[in-house]
Formats: sequence, structure tokens, C-alpha cells
Amino acid sequence: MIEAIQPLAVGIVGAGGMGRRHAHNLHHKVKGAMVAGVYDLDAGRTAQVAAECGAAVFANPYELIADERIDAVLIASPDDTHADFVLACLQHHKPVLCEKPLATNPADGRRIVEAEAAAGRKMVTVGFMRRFDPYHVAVKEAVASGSLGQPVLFRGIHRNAQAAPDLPRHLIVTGSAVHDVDSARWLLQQEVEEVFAHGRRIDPALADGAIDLLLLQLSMSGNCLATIEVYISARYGYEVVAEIAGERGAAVTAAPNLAILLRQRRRAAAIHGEWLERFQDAYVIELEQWLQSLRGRPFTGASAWDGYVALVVAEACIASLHSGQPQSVRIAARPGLYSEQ
Ligand code: ISE
Repeated sequence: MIEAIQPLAVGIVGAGGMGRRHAHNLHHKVKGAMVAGVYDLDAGRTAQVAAECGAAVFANPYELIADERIDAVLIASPDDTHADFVLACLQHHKPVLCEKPLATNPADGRRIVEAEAAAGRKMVTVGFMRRFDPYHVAVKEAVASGSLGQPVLFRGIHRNAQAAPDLPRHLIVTGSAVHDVDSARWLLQQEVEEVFAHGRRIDPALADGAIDLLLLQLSMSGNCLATIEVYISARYGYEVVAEIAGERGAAVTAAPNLAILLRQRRRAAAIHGEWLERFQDAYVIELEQWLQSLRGRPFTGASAWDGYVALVVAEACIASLHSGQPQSVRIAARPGLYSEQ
């Protein structure tokens, strides 16, 4: 008699755009899991997503996390709630996928790392979903094959169509550039030693001091350099490029397989409008591999340590923006739990 494998019951904290997409993917695209509970500060959003997935409605996120019907937690709530919710998951020994950023400052990120290290097993993954994007994985495989020779440079381009009118001054760093920093670390397998950050306000509709154009120059631990350009008022669409150049060649994420439209003496290709569209495949693969890891399979996603390091680098970028000078990146000792990374 083959015993049916019970689907993993996932609780979702945060039912805004990202949380709703994760719920949709879990319910309709991912096998071996179900959305068992939903919480959002907005009761209407909670009810809507719970109804779509046949999930229980929770009026309190900590009750969802503690509920014995919940096997694992997915956090897609506002950034400033992430640290406390992740710590609550660790207290209840619930594996958790937390959307980036892990926290809003390195100190809170360090608290999570130390709590997980004390628990003695990895339970936290951070939603740096580009690690599951087939185009980024192809670049990673090209580097690993040795065909490029020794890597020398990471180049990241990150374009959003439009920034929110009330854009917080440093969100371009903590909410956008952290993806590119993680890609540089992950593709090169090197650490960031120094950053030099330059920022500008381009869109006049943004508040004084807001930054919608960011340029980062990174010095990496293995003698590599990295340049990252983040422009979140690009207007024309949403695009992400990651390239590794080596001593003998280079590999770059190809433009996703979009049709070239030929008409009226013009040649054009559609461009994605935003990240949910561009990275839909990556989000599904990320969920599938996360859930498989909960059943014992290896996992290549970002750990709490990666989430913490991204916060330390982001803080150094902000310091460089303030000083107008390069800023060294100092990372505290890595606990043994993350030593094989
Ligand atoms: C957004 O929050 C995301 O995480 C997207 O992946 C990123 O491209 C965008 O810049 C962020 O605002």
C-alpha cells in the first residue's frame, strides 16, 4: 500500500501583491503543498486570498505561525515586520521563506542568524528568487564550467518602470539593489569588501532626497570587481541583466525568449512590465525547491546568512551615499551553521 504523502501546509503572512502571487503559485502551480492559512493586516485581502485557496483566515500573524496545522510559513508582509515574524517562526521551529529583505537593519538580521545558529539547524530562507531564474542559473553554470576562465567582473543592470511617488530615500538600496548584490555574491562566490555608491533623483515627481538612480562599484574578495546600476524610473519597462566576465569569455542572462515583432519597417520585442511577470518561473521554482528541501532535498536558495550579509552591504552603500566616499564592508564572524556556504 503506497502511503499518500501529505501536502505541506503553508501559512502565508502578507497578502499584498507578492503574497497573493505566492499563494496563487502554491495553490495552482506547485505540487505537494497547500495554502493552509492566510493573514494580512487588511482583513479584505486576507479573506480574498483565503477564499481563492480554501485556506483558514487568521486575524493574528503570531497565531498563524504557532498553529499546529501550519507546517511552514511564507512571509510577504511589509519589510519592517519581517524580523519579528521570522524570529517567531524560529521560536515555533517552523521553516520559513521570508521575502527580501530579511530585516530592515543588520542588527536585526544578526539576531535572526544567532537564533538560527542556536537552534542548530537551518530553517530560514530569504526570497532572492533570481537564484532560481533559468537565465541566471545558466550564467552560474557557465562560471562553474570553467569555460570563462577566472571571473574578473560582475555587471548588473536593474530597471524598474516607475518608482512609488512616496519612495523612501534608501529603498532603492534595501528593496532593489539587494537583489543585485546577492547575485554578485552568488555568481562569483565571493564577498563584498568595499562599496562606492552614487545616487541621483531623476524623476522630478519624487521628494527631495529620494534616489531613483543608483550606481554601485564593488570590490570583491577574490580580486573581482562589480558594477551595479539600478534605475527605478526607467519608464520603458522592467529589465534585469546579470553578466560575469572572465579571463577567457563572458556569460550574460539572455533576454527572456520574447518574440521579435517585425512590422511596418520596424523590428521590436516586448519588454516585461514588472518583476512578478519577469520572474514568475523563478518564483515557482523557488517554491518547489524550498518545499522539496523541507522533505530533505538539497537547497540552493539564500540562507539567513545571505540575508544578513545583504543588509550589511546595504548599510555600507547608504554610508557611502552619505559620505561620498568608498565604504569598507565589515561582516561579523560567520557561525558554523553556515560554514559550507
Ligand atoms: C521589488 O520589491 C522586488 O523585489 C523586485 O524583484 C525588484 O526588481 C524591485 O526593484 C523591487 O522594488
